[in-house]
Amino acid sequence: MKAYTSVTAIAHPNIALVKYWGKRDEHLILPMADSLSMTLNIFPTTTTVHLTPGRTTDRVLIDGTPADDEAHRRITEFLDLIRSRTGRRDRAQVETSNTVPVGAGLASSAAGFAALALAAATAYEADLDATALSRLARRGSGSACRSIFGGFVQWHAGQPDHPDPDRGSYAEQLNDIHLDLALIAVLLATGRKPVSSREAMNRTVTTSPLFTDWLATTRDDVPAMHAALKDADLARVGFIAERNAMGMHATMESATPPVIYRTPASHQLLEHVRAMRRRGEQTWATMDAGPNVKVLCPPAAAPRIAAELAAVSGRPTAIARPGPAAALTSESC
Ligand code: 2P0
Repeated sequence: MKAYTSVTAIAHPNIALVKYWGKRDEHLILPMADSLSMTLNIFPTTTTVHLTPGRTTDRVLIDGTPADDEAHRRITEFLDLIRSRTGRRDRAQVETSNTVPVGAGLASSAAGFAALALAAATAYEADLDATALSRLARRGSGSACRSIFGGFVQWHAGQPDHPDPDRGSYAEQLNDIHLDLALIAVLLATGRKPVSSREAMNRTVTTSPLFTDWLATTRDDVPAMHAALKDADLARVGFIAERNAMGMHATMESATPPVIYRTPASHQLLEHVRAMRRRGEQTWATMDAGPNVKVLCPPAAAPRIAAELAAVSGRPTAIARPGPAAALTSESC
């Protein structure tokens, strides 16, 4: 294999149709339940890992600015994991550029750690197949394991009694789905979220009285969603996705202190999506760890629906379709 000192990779965010919300292992980032997502064809992150032998620290630039302490620590620890596996000591310069605001519930960490995992594994010659790469990306940010793959993706939680729990928890592309689906992101707010998803998830697991029910519902929703996608039954896909997302928010809102990502503008838009449905539109909402609302609908109707959502909210929208797997864009010596 050729040794490269500078490697660039691109990855896209993914939005879960059945959400990941709850870890059973904070260190290995092992979820309590499977989740199922769609990788988007918009909002990519591009990351270059440039090996810098002779330097004693890693350098991290995010959108041209040195990373804050927390982001620097997470990225250095992630590189340490790869260095410990490959026996390499070289420090690196990491340059990441995002096309959406970071930390606003637009899955920037999923795209970010997927691109970083691919670029860094290649630069350090870790020689990983896509499954192993998804396990590695998971260690950076759980949902990143799903952005290694394109289209529709399931993240297997793995069995709690697996002899090597790290090996049991990986993402896999679902190849039996031919549903034509669009997702409209309504960018209600692009500021950094008040509570990180990591902290919010932990607080929900440890304090929400609804958590056990949420977990049981999610465990049922993954196979139900897979079947609905396979049947190309958009109404069932939308129904399960919206109920699952609303259940996740209700569960975190019942934590102590409550985790509240939904704003009055989110609620207004959620109600509008329900009203559109009542008048016969095929629209279903989903939300992540932030105030932004995403709307599932048939692709042919997406431009018209996006225009209505933009008019109602007074905010920009972006239309996504199923997108590609993480990929290398350049390698140089
Ligand atoms: C998801 N989210 O399934 C869920 C739904 C947000 C809401 O995965 O702690 O950044 O790094 O594993 O992956 C966001 O959580 O959390 C997330 P960590 P991550 O997409």
